[in-house]
Amino acid sequence: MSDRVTHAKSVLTSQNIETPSWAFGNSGTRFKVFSQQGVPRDPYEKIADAATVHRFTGAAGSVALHIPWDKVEDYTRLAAYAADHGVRVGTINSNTFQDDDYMLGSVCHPDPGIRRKATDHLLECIEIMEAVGSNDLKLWFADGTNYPGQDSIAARQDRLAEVLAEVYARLGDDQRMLLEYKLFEPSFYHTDVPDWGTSYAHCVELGPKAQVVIDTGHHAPGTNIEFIVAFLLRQGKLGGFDFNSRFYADDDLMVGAADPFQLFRIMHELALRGAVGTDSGIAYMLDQCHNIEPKIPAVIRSVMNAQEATAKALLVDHDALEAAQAAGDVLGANAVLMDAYNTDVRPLLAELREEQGLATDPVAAFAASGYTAKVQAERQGGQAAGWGA
Ligand code: PSV
Ligand code: MN
Repeated sequence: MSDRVTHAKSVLTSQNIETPSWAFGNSGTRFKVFSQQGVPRDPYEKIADAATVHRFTGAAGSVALHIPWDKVEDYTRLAAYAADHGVRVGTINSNTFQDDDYMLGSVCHPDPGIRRKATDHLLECIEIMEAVGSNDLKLWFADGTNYPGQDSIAARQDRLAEVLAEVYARLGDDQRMLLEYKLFEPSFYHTDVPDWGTSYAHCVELGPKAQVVIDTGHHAPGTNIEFIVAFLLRQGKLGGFDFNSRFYADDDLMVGAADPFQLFRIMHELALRGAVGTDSGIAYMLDQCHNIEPKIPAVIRSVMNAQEATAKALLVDHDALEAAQAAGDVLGANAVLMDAYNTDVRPLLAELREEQGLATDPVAAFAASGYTAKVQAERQGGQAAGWGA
């Protein structure tokens, strides 16, 4: 076995792809939510589904929660339940976008009372992090305006900076704040954190515990996301990813489905800097919704897509690439990259799974497990969890 393959296998063994609790609930577009049978009815059942993904992939050992969608009475109990099921609670995602009070924004709202309410929610998320043993607070703000002149763009930046500073001051030594950005939606004229530059500038102002999170669906078409990755990595400001794929805007489809080559290019920048395994300090998360496909196999497939892109990136011959680049060999350098991308890594991953005591085909193994029929029978009555429930 070549050194590169051995290295790839060892890095892949330590790779963790965090699954989002909300991927297991019902979701849809603003036109229709199609309900599925056996969908979790509470955060415990969502964690059970996330643990099932981990059981079949061995690569999804943490689950992200979204507050208040995953609000429970006793967070210590929830964390213990996760541990009993072989997973841990990962990122805590805040939600300052689903309350009537937030119509004109949350942390950037012109009314200090609404800003206080949003800030208190973020502080509550830090308390939850403490209770579940999570290190990462993920912030995404739906704030922005719909019409020119609606509010002062500059004043909103001041309000944002002020709230972020208060929340930052409350972070523990091992805790981080991951600031997401999004070009547009739900605001259509301007967004208060529209791009990585804005997120980066706020994170620099805040300090080392603030880092940028890249949601792969949050850019203008054609944006070179791997450039953003390379830049932020170099600055020590890349905190994590919300992986998903998009054809048009924020489609939240399975990562690697729309553009596996882009996912490979992103993973290549990370592999170049040895930033793939769990010790990289980068949170690799999925942020997806499975509206028309069965949810658990879709999440399993997404984890496998991420593993495939990672394996290909780890197979890039860095020495040959550097030599070609230094020699100004444009086609040679490109060929080194394409050779890795065009490698069928499925046998390598099947072998790795076998070595880990897993089934070589996680999707087939899940289908044969009877889990779907079991939860469909068990999860009768109650209210199926949904985006926003
Ligand atoms: C916003 O579009 C976003 O990407 C944020 O991460 C939210 O928390 C998440 O989607 C909700 O699905
Ligand atoms: Mn996201």
